[in-house]
Amino acid sequence: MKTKNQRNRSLIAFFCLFAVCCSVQLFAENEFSFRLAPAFEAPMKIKIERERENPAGGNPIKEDPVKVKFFKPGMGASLSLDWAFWNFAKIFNFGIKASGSFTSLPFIDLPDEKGDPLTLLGGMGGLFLRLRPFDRWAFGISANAGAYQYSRAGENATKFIMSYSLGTEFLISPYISLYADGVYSYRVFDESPLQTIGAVLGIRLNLSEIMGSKTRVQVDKTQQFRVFPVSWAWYENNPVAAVTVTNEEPNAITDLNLNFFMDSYMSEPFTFAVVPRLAPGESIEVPVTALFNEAMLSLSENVSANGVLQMQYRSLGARKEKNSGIQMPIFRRNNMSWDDDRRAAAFVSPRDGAVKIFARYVAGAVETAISSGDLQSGNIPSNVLYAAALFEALRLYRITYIVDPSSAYAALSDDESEIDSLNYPYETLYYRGGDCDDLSILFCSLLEALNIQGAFITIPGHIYTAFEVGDDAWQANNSRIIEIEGMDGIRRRWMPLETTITDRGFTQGWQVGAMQWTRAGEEAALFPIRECWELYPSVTVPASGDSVPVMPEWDDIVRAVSSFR
Ligand SMILES: [Ca+2]
Repeated sequence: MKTKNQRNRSLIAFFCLFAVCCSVQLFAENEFSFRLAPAFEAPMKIKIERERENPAGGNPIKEDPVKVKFFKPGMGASLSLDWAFWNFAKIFNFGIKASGSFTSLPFIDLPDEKGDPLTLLGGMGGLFLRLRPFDRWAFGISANAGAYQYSRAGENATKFIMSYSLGTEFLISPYISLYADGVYSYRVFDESPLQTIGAVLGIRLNLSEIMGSKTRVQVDKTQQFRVFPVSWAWYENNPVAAVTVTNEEPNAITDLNLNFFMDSYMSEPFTFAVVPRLAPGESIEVPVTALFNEAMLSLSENVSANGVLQMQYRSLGARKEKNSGIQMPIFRRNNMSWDDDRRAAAFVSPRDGAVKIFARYVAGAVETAISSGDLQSGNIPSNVLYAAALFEALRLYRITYIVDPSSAYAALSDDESEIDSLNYPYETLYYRGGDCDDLSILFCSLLEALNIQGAFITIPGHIYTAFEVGDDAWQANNSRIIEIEGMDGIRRRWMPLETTITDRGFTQGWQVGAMQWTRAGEEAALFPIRECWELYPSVTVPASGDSVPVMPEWDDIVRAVSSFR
């Protein structure tokens, strides 16, 4: 059983908790402001009861009361502290205020009396309601009551005062407004009340904004797209995410600048949207683009990176800024999706360290053999000769075709949502093998390292390569040479090469490549690497030259190429 005392205590505790909860709710929209204004006050006539002597003696006779003015209009000042704690329907503010005022009303000089002015000093508490239907215009009413002290010619007294005001306000900025009020005051005075009407014209300082300017723009991530480091440059024009931006300021905001920054992978904040104007309460959805840098290529594992959304805007002309954190998953550098086959060209890198070593070594073997007379190239174009040497060198290097079931092109290339893992050229050399996409990437990299144009050929379920022959006369009517006009309008001749069968030699590679092209018909496509790079620039992974491939003998390469005629 609880004693009465305990019950009371828990009741008090409950009310305290309740009060805290209420005030949190209440204080959410807190706004304090200070008003200061010179005030003008004009007294209304004061009703005077009159009586005159009764000629017949006895009680004096009452006459009709007259209204007279004892005081002239005067000047003073008023100040107040407003606390708006309730905001409703977005445009109404309700609150309480404490105000003080001072007024001096000159006495109307009478012929026989030189009067002292009447000094009025008041303090009131009140309620106010403010309506703000426009960005810069507001209207308000208030009712106040309190006490005032009047003094005149050494005589003073404290009495009751109440007043009503009606006014308008022009917001110059979130911090300062001009306001004008019409005021009616009622003061208990001598025998009759002293009523005045007045006007104030002053400034209101929004203390809450001045002390700590609030930003009221809400940003929420609504969509997250896949971010692949290998396509880092692509995201400058293609979104990584989408956000909705909502203006929660009571007025329209302008010049909204939205920046995205991820300091690990970006050199500087990137402005992805500029919104000229957003009405109060209005929301817009904007795609987030980002200018990443090559630091992203160090990501050998998937990460969830921290970014910042920076917002800058103007509210009633004043600049405001807000930053909010944004989480973004980023895939590892080997990941890619086949929503666009051309994306794989980003992995093709003539600057890859291991590729440069491999290609230059093979080119050196060919050049030396030609100049020493060991290799007669005949009429074979040099592109073909070098491509054959690269192909044979890969065979001698014992590169093999390995299908990784988790990364099979045939299975993954059909499904745009699947994430595939591709190897950079140096990785394929290091592992001495790869599947069709890995081998195509490696071979095109080797070609481009020798400045020979490479291409991907895609047929259903498979990807392989081609290279530019570079000689219009050679094998002029050979159906195994593909002639295609590029995006630059130039017709080029391409020799297809099946890169997964290096073990069967260059001639076979060409034959199989050509046969597959013919068979696939309309379904075959050829993508010159340099055209793909326009969309998906080539990337080079740091440390790609760290492990030097063990190269086959020059003589073996030259001998293999000699057999091709
Ligand atoms: Ca693969």
